[in-house]
Amino acid sequence: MSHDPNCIFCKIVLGQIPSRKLHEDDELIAFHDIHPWAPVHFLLVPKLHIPSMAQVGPEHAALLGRMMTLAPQLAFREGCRPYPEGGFRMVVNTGADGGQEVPHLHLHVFGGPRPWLKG
Ligand code: DGP
Repeated sequence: MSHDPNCIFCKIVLGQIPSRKLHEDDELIAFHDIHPWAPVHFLLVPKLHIPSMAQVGPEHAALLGRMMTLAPQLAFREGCRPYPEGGFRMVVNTGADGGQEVPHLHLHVFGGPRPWLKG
């Protein structure tokens, strides 16, 4: 598994920086965002260092599929209310124009009772 020694999320994956973890398996880790802007706000992160969605290829299809199918399970476990009156938002910021600050692919999951949702 390839890691970037200068990457903050690789350091979390390797246990070199503490995090409030809510899931871990051989490919993925999920932890609470350090600056939450919703009642539920966690990040689902591949352990493999992929800088962003701009670098994904067909070889990552299964990994991305796992992220997309695990996220709803974790969202409901973390307290997101049931669909359709509840639900959640999933966001992947990509590059500077996409508002990405940490260059290690991650899926934001936001939820909880509104009015946290602005846009
Ligand atoms: P983005 O803009 O999509 O790259 O979002 C990066 C998010 O990562 C941002 O919401 C704050 C969060 N974050 C940055 N550093 C840390 C950290 O050391 N620990 C945790 N738990 N979250 C972090």
